[in-house]
Amino acid sequence: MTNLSVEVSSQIEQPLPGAPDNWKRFFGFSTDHKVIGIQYLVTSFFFFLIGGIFAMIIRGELITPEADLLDRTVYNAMFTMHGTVMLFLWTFPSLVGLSNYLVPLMIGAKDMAFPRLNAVAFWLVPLFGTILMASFFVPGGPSQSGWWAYPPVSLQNPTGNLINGQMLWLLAVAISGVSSIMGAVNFVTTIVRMRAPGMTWFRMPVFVWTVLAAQIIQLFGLPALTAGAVMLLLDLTIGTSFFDPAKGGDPVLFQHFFWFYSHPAVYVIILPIFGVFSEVFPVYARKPLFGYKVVAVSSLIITGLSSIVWVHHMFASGTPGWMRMAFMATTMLISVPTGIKVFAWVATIWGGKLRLNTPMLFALGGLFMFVFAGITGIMLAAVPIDIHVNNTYFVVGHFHYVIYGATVMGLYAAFYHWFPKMTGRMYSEGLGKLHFYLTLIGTNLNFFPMHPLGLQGMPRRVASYDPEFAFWNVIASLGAFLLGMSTLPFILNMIGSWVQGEKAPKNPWRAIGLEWLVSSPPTVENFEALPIVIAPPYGYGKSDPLVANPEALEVIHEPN
Ligand code: HEM
Ligand SMILES: [Cu+2]
Repeated sequence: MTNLSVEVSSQIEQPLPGAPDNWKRFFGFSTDHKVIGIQYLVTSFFFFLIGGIFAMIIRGELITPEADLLDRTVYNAMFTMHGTVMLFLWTFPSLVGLSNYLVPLMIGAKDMAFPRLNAVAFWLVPLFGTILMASFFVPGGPSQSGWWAYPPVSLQNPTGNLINGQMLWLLAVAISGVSSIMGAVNFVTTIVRMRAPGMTWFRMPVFVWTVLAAQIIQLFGLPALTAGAVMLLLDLTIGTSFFDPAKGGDPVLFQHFFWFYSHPAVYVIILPIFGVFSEVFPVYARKPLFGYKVVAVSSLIITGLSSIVWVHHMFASGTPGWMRMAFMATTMLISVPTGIKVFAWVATIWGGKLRLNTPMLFALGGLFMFVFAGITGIMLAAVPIDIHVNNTYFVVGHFHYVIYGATVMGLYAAFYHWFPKMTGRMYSEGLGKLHFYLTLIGTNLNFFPMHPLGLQGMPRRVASYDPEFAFWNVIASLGAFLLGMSTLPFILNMIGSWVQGEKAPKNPWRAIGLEWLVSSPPTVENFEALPIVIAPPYGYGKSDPLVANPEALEVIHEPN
């Protein structure tokens, strides 16, 4: 399996006795996938807080029907930057960070296939983040055309300056595309070529299958988004006419470039979360994952189907009837492999000896949110309903149940589950549970009201609205503020536990997986000798060992 000569970081650095006293590594150009993984997680969480502040400002404006907090151009910039920061600087990088940390450990590799490329891909994130934030400081301010940047709105340049908010937005998105393509090449190569002896395809944890499925989408989809962004940049800066209707260009063509990637991109977001659910539920139900092989393969089926549904974002863009019918059918079809996973998780939990600690609570909460979002998703796939609620708060509610309800709660489940492995410390269960209940209540109070608002016709992207919508908007804003506050116990817990939490053993959850066979945190090389895998994953309730050479995996370096 590992006959590919890999360029593993040659200089063997001091093993990590306890992460806190080795923090300097996290500010340097390290090629260690564990350090890079944590760099992605911490950097993206910083941007999550920034995106969250924008969200609080938006909800502050929307608590009253009048536009009485922000100027309308500032409001446009707020939702544009909120959506862009939350997706390109929080969601994608945080999932790459989690995958970076876990995949080599889970397949029994010493590092990613291309460690230096890995580091370069990470350092592009703070670069494009800075470029995007710089758009607040140029004349005219940030882009106001939403995270879609649809022309002709995105081609307006009131200042006439070459350097403007929209131009910087496009540059940032193009650079994020390059960084993600680098990551995708690295992940696919690592998973295909770096598996330890005996780690055959149907011995690979589902998390690794979902990362592979997500990164294949990045490889085939991102070039379309990057090409669309570059063509729009050329229209905006040197006056070409790809999408400019005034010059014979076709603005709807941009929508196809944008959504050909951005719909599959929602699976780049949710697939690794499906992986987290598949890792967490068996551990805390003490049962094997039901239908392991089907769950694994359905990830790749989702990858394939995700590339033939994008026009469901354009049912109100003058799309011909036959095309709407076709894409309505393909969109509904994608709920089949997704449904298979949901049934498999319910069957895994059912009758299990459940341990409701923080990771399990967040995974259960995330699953509940996903099922609710899935149901409204199927409603939106139906052309007659979509025509009615397109561009309303029903859509905003739907995708926030997926990207906050399922994705953010799924990420929290992962953070708590693998925190002991990453830091060598245990987190506070009390603060964890407080964080969970505040998040669960806040998320539903914040995003559920958006559904009746949308069905009643409240459009999105407006700073003022008809007073008949006031009741639900007040509830949503109060929910948003609670959700904002719910992040405090999490931050306290993560920093406090990382610095002075109780020392964590190798395997605090009695979980089955290669990452739990080495110390917490693992040494720089992960494994002294490569594991020899002899059993499929999730063998809960069974006695057969996962590897043939557990004692050879690591020689503990006693701290001086
Ligand atoms: C406390 C959490 C959050 C609150 C209160 C919130 C609130 C909102 C609201 C009210 C809008 C609609 C703005 C409008 O159309 O006028 C919006 C749009 C959006 N949100 Fe959030 N959101 C939150 C978290 C997130 C997260 C975690 C993500 C992604 C991971 C996200 C991604 C988006 C996107 C992509 C848009 C569309 C922006 C656009 O129309 O261009 N949001 N959010
Ligand atoms: Cu879609």
